Amino acid sequence: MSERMSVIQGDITRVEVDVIVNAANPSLMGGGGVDGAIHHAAGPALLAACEVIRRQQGDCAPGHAVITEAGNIPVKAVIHAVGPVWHGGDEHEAELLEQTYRNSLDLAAANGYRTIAFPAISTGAYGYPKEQAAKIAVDTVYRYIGLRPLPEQVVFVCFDDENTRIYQQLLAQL
Ligand code: AR6
Repeated sequence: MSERMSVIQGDITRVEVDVIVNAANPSLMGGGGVDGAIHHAAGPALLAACEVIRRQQGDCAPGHAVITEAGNIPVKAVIHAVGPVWHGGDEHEAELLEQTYRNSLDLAAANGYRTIAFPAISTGAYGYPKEQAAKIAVDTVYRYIGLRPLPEQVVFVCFDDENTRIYQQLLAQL
């Protein structure tokens, strides 16, 4: 068990960290699931910030991430990360999901943030099998923080019982 990684079950908009990660879509214009919850809690300032980025950069491709202010959510920033849609596993989904986590960690570290919370990216509307997605999330974060001082703490925020159980087991095996 790495002391720098933990799992909790709950709503990511209520976690006390420096930065939370959103499971966004390429438009960055909001959606359902965790994206809907984050935009609802943050208020219109978050959508306005995403619109500015969208005007500058267009779509955010799967595997990539951008950072904005957090509106009314009491964290310092939101990282909008676009995970891959699951197409059966032969369309570079694993590579893209790993890249999604790495790019999010890079953004947090580059901004000097010490604590970050991730949802289980791609495991809802995007259909990624939960076990496989959790293994990639945990392995990627473990390797990343093993080489770097930031972020100091990574919290996996699970919404459903199944993801919570999977993440707890994976973290216990580290
Ligand atoms: N806090 C933490 N986790 C949550 C919350 C919450 N408040 N709400 C849901 N989850 P999803 P995706 C979990 O569908 O699969 C959106 O419409 C949920 O149980 O939010 O990456 C976007 O706009 C699941 O385990 O994201 C995209 O179009 C996990 O978050 C698309 O969905 C991810 O589920 C992205 O799909």
